[in-house]
Amino acid sequence: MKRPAQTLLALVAALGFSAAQADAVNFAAVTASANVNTPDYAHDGVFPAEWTDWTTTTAWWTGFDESMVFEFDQVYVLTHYDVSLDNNDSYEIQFSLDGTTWGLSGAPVDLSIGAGEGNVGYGMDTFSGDIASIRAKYARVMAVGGDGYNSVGELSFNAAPVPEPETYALMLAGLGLVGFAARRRARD
Ligand SMILES: [Ca+2]
Ligand SMILES: [Ca+2]
Repeated sequence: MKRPAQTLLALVAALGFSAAQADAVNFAAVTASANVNTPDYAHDGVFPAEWTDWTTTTAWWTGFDESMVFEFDQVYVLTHYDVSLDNNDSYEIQFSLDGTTWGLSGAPVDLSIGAGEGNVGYGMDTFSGDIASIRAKYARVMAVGGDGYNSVGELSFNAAPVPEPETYALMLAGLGLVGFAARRRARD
């Protein structure tokens, strides 16, 4: 009994691993405050080339009263971000589970991306970084400093793999069979 049970467990583990590979965060809805121009460019799947003009294929606005909210299709454990921003401003990305309470890492601000951090002298720049496993269903982007001419060219996240429910069922079934085999061996 030993060998077939181990083989089955290995198979179940392999299935679980393959089912857990999808780690891109999907957006269910993206909303922008009233004075954000062409907000769809912030989630069309295209990162503008670096040095692209700040109003070309971007969501853009002036001043510091606007925000964009990205709602995910489920709760994710976020591990990485990529964002295209106008190079000479400072932005914050905050996270929420309910779309009401913002700032999930213990501070009001979850990510700060500062003007001049990148290597671009004009226009759009892409910033990337790891996130310390924040569970969230919403992300909010705001400009908090700079020249008041702000833009988001794209925002995307990666998340820790989450096994599908069917994978849990398969794993439990596999463990049950292994346990059954162990009991059979103990009886023999
Ligand atoms: Ca885009
Ligand atoms: Ca600017």
